[in-house]
Amino acid sequence: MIKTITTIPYLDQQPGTSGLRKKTTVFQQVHYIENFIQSIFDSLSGYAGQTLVVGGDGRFLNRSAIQTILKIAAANGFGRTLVGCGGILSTPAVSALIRSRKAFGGVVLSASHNPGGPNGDFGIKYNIGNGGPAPEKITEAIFTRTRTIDAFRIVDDPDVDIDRIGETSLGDMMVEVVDSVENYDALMQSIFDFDLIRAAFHEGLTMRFDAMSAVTGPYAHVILENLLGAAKGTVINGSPLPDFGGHHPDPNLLHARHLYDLAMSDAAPDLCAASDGDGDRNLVIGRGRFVTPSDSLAILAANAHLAPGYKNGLAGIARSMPTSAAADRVAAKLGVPLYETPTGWKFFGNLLDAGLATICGEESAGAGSDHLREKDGLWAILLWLNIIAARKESVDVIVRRHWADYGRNYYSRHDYEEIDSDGANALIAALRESLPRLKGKKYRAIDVLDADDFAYRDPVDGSETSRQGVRILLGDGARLVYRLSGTGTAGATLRVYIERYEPEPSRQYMETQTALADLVALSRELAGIERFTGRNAPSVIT
Ligand code: VG1
Ligand code: CO
Repeated sequence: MIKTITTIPYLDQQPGTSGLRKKTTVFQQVHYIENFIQSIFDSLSGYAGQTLVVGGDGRFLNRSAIQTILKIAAANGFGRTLVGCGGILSTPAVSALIRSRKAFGGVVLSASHNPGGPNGDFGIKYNIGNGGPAPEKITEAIFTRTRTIDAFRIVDDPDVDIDRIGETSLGDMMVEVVDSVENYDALMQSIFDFDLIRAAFHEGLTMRFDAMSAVTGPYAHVILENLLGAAKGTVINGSPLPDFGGHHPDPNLLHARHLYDLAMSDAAPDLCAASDGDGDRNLVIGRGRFVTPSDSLAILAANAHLAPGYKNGLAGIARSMPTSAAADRVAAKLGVPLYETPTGWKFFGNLLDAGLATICGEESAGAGSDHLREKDGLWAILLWLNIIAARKESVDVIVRRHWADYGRNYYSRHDYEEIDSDGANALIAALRESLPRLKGKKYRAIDVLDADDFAYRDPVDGSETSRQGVRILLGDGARLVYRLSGTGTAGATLRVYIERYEPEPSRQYMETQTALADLVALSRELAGIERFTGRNAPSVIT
């Protein structure tokens, strides 16, 4: 039986964000999830009888939210839902399933790299039929709907068993519980040379993969240990836990410090890697060599042809604006276009759909390709493995040769987290206001060549997106970028991206913060960071 429950709207999704990401306790309010899911469905049309994919990263609320979504989907006329067994699907696996099963769309339950559990964060994101995050016109429609929704429809049926693979009917809809990994691992096998990687492991290649008690554990066990023959124990923290074991599932140098320390120790394996809560980010550290995500994107693009899936080369490379220009040099050498997009994977979708770009990436540890419409943590790690196996060289040698060939982009991101929102907005406003005066000035012997607030015109559909971050272009390929995070759940986070180009091999081996020290000082001075935020140092440096 379908019930219609009248309700009052109280959602406050930020316009412009691709989903809803908030404290778990906010989602626990009565009918909060119901309101948002119904708002999503109310903003879509043409899904009657169609398929919806539903899954999440296993964090607290994942299982109960799935039951709610299934019942609302059934009441709204979907024909079928595909659910990962136990409710588990990584973000890339949802994207893969939507595509391979030609689903109408999908709902991803995750707050990505934010902590989970009753005191952590939860999130809901809608993906469209190409497998990627909903574009702005849909997220805006959902946002508008959340302001006026006054009822949701739900079937009044018992919960579905989501721990058993197979089909169950729910109202007029079929629920199909699928293996969480099966479809995804087949896709990976179609892209990479599994025989070559298996042989490398057989010949002694060693690896440590930290799933951070989040969603990638089951995927990594199957792919790395079972299919590729990496030694048992390669995958650590391999079971998804509702609170990620109390850890912060962000594979950065703060939260995955133990991996960095291992990679720098005498006991280092050839490759240390990790992924985040929902499996779309990647961390790659070779023995004695950390790879910045910006360098990783450039190196993956330069060597992608070594994997069967990219043997015909790349159509183009796309990177988010704050990502370093290392990939630009690779694109120039390959003679393919380089697209610079605003932050967030949704901007890559049109480029990938139109066949303009093959590989995309962001400085925040996300990389992916036209195989999906999300960034993909294990994909990036498998491409690294394929390249290591094909070149028979260490990560360190591959990175150093890359710098020798292309030059090195010293790069770092300084995050000022949980600062006062008013101060953060005032800082950005003051920076914007100062832009016309900056051009042509000289600070500490550094020339300001240009300064603007990044605006993007989508080359496929012509849509415009403005105010995407303040860019200050300096002499000798140096650059400062400032933007406010759109994914935090407490206060504001100011991100400052600092970059400098070094073509001379003998000067490519400085410690990153030392190499960037002048620019870091300039980044604080130019924006008056201490004056506006009260902070004289960032909370996280990556
Ligand atoms: C951050 C990253 C951005 C990434 C986004 C989602 O956004 O900087 O590059 O696309 O997270 O990543 P922000 O607005 O906080 O800077 V995830 O792993 O949530 O899907
Ligand atoms: Co993520």
